[in-house]
Amino acid sequence: MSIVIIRQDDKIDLWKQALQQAAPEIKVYSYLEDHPIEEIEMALVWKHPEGTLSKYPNLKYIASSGAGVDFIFSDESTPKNIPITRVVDTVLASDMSEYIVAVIFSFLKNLNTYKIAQTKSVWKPKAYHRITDFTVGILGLGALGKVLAKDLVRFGFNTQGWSASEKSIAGVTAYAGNKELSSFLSTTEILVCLLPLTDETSGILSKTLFEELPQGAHVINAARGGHVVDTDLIEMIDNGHLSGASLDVFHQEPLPTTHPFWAHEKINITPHYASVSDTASVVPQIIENYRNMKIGAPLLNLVSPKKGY
Ligand code: NDP
Ligand code: OXD
Repeated sequence: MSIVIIRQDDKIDLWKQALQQAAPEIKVYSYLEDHPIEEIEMALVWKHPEGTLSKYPNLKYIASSGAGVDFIFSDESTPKNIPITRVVDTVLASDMSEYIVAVIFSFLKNLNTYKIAQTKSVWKPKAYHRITDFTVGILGLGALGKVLAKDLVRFGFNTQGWSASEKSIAGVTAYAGNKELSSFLSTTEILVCLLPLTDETSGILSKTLFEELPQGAHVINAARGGHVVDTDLIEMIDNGHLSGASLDVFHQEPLPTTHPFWAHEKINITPHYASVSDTASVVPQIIENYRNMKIGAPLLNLVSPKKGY
């Protein structure tokens, strides 16, 4: 019985080798090679082509090789009633935290403004900010948001967060549920989105939400492009309510070359690379789950089909 890897980027061989090295007794196939469809019990997926999962009649378990599972739930042909897991990993979380901290410091010290000025040979100092000038608010205090919150507290940022259920994190003001969202937003000057993409969170970064942020707020989205209403974001930056945005994720990836985000001087773009599953760190939990599945033991990092994350 075997594992199939299904993803459309160039990392199939990397994952295959890492799995085979860690557990030589397990057969691992790329979905692109000839493989015994009936033998496949587990699929390790990342943005798989829709419909591919339904080809395996004996599939018992689907593992996302990232933290997100939105692409699994949005594929209507995903087999129902089999467990789905995701990655929860300390390296993934610290990589994300380092990325967000870098973006925040770049915003505080106007580094993007100077990068643009450099392309025009313009020498023009601009007042910079300090850690103590801003309150950072994190949408989502899960595996990633929590680590970021703790790091920001260590740096000395006034830090707050919002989640579905109540949280208690030392030094962090925690808000929960829709009834507390407005209070959270009214004091958030740098907004970081680390929510999963679900029916409830899709389009959450809209004009209605931006209007509740203080004038001059900066928006950072490293979660999913589907959280953002793109036209609302541009409108709220152009009318001066928001000072700008830093985006790692987009509705369509790669971001189409004609998209207005590319040319916007107040929008910083990175290519969905804030934090990437590191095979060395992640493969052990994938193998452990394969073995758990074989003996009927509980799987690690299960997601809830009801909640969608
Ligand atoms: P988790 O599931 O651990 O955390 C999600 C958090 O969001 C939880 O705190 C949860 O609340 C909260 N939440 C979910 N729905 C709602 C809601 N409707 N209202 C309020 N709060 C809500 O996810 P991770 O932290 O591991 O990852 C978050 C996302 O980051 C991933 O889903 C993925 O899309 C993205 N990501 C992006 C990467 C990149 O490179 N750009 C890399 C890795 C991940 P509660 O705790 O109460 O359940
Ligand atoms: C993830 C991602 O979900 O890389 O892990 O976006």
